[in-house]
Amino acid sequence: MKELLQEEVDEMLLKYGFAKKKLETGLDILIQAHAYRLGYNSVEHVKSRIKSMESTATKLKEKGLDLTVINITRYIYDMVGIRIVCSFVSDVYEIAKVIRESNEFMIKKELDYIKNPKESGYRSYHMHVLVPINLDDKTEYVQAEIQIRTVAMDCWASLDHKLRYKLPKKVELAVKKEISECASDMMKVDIKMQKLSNIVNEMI
Ligand code: 0O2
Repeated sequence: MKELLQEEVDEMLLKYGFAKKKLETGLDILIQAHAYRLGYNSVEHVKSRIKSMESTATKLKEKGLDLTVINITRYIYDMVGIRIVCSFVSDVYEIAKVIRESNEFMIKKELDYIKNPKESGYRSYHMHVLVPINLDDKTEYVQAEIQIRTVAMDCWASLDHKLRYKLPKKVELAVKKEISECASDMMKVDIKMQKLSNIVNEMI
């Protein structure tokens, strides 16, 4: 494995920091403007992070790649990640539409794990975007991932992450099926809540 040069790492992290700030601010404005138009805020909360070096190293290893700045920049598209947690499933699609139509960020790819959940049961809407950052003399585009999901999807993902992180691989397999069943239960909650939201909206 090649050694990571501290100077290169610092520059990379600085750029990710800029991109994270730009993404947070851009999305905050879009969400607030949308809430103003709608008359209600469909976003429960927003959380962002820069992926830890430990998690980055694991992800590169899984891909069979060395831990280098070039590999991180090229192959780890979610070094900068932001999660938008919405009230109802319809809000998730509405927020994705707002982001898409704003042209604020260049959208590379959209993945709908709500219509097509992962084998684990994971549901969420992912957008891979490029965030423009203005440096001294040029504009650079930094990869980032936006995850949009409901409170129920977020609750499941958070607990799933916690359970699996703690578990040794052998035990993980044993509880996999039950964790996936919990995801189905959460989906039922989402469907029911969406129906109720539609009924309430028709009443007002
Ligand atoms: P962390 O902690 O968020 O850094 P893509 O669909 O292309 O965006 P792809 O190629 O399927 O993603 O990659 P990956 O790494 O499987 O999924 C991307 C991210 O989605 C993960 O990042 C998680 O945040 C989330 N995710 C995907 N599957 C699951 C799952 O089964 N359970 C939970 N809890 N989260 C999931 P990281 O790097 O794994 O984690």
